[in-house]
Amino acid sequence: MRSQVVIIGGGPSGLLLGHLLHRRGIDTVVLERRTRAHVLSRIRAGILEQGLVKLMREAGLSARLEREAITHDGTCIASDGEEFRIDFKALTGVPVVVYGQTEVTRDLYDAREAADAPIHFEVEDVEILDVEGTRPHVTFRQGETQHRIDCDFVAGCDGFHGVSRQTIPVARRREFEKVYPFGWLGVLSETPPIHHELIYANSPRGFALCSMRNAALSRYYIQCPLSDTPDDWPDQMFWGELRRRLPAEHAETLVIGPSVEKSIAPLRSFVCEPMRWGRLFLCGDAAHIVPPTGAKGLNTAASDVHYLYHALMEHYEDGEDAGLDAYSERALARVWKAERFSWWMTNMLHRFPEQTGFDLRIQRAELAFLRDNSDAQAAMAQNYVGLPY
Ligand code: RFL
Ligand code: PHB
Repeated sequence: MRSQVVIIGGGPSGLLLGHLLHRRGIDTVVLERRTRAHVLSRIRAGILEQGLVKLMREAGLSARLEREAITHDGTCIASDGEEFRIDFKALTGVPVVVYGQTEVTRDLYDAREAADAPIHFEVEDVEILDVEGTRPHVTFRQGETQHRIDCDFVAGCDGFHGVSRQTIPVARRREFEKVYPFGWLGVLSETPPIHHELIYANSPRGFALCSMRNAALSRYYIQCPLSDTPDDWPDQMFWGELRRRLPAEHAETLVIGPSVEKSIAPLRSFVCEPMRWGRLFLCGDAAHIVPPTGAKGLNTAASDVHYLYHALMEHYEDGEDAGLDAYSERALARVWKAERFSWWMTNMLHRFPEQTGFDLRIQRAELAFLRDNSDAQAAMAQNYVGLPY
């Protein structure tokens, strides 16, 4: 087999890159370790920046998104029983939209299928070979059969646990990591959202987030110990704890119902440098992870896709490699800003096990400054709606 670009990973990064390239006549093969149903069962991001909306439009895939996405002009921040609002629209002129990662991924799978573009599910033992040499290729196994695909480039879009990053020799990559001492317990429930905008809450009992997917589907999160499992949190206990972390006027209006999904995610900040090794280019979670507090993971994956898509297009259409050469530096410059913002949001809103009285007063001052200072609000809003690319 031969393909111009082999894409490892059929998550949102891999599928979006694949579809954008397909539309420019650049052929791709996508290799995915799991089944389509499994990928679509993972409940992840909910907030899209305009940059990702624009990319979906560029890919010709924004019709359902434009019909179903909910526009959010601001968000609420609650602390110590009080709350204030950050008005994205007034501060930046730009809103964010609520449209689940599951829906983005479904639109991308449907498009790939309609285009009849190759995608192999349940692949195993993927190896990326000779990306530094003259005959880059990828080998993998599907069932009993061993395959080889020769290619020009490999896009490593296989998430944090993938093989792509590991292909870069240890001596040639630097990894920067911060692991937070708590996780997020997430619950999806077929109930109307508590509020028309998101509520991020810092409470003495820990962080809570009220989000949504649509008018009849809510997504809630609470900070929990890393040692907890979803079985430790029967629905009634979850709703009780969520209520206790929200300002009273919201807690009273919370509509509860059975959870349709419940999972715990650890929180981590992580960056791998560089994001390029020879003809291998890393994209999305394969190269970097943010704690979900700033809603930046999927959106940062999208900016990587944008840079790599344009660089590959310039290579194939203009014979120009400046974009490929600048890819890692360009992508990392934006990634680090998203890392900083997510780290800042996480620190401001969570309770840490070792937090001293001093730390708590600093956190309270940070929140009060944000509540009272329009420049601080503008900086927060610019980061939340997404820095330009
Ligand atoms: P993914 O989605 O992990 O996809 C990688 C794919 O690669 C496959 N794979 C392999 N395939 C072949 N061979 C191998 N060896 C392979 N190893 C792995 C995997 O099966 C998978 O299908 O990475 P991608 O495409 O880079 O997308 C990144 C996003 O998924 C991620 O950043 C976001 O979900 C993060 N995130 C959020 N991001 C936002 O922008 N806004 C949000 O509101 C937001 N909320 C969240 C989040 C992530 C969360 N969790 C669970 C970590 C909320 C949560 C709770
Ligand atoms: C979500 O809806 O899943 C969501 C929203 C905002 C975040 C994280 C997750 O910061």
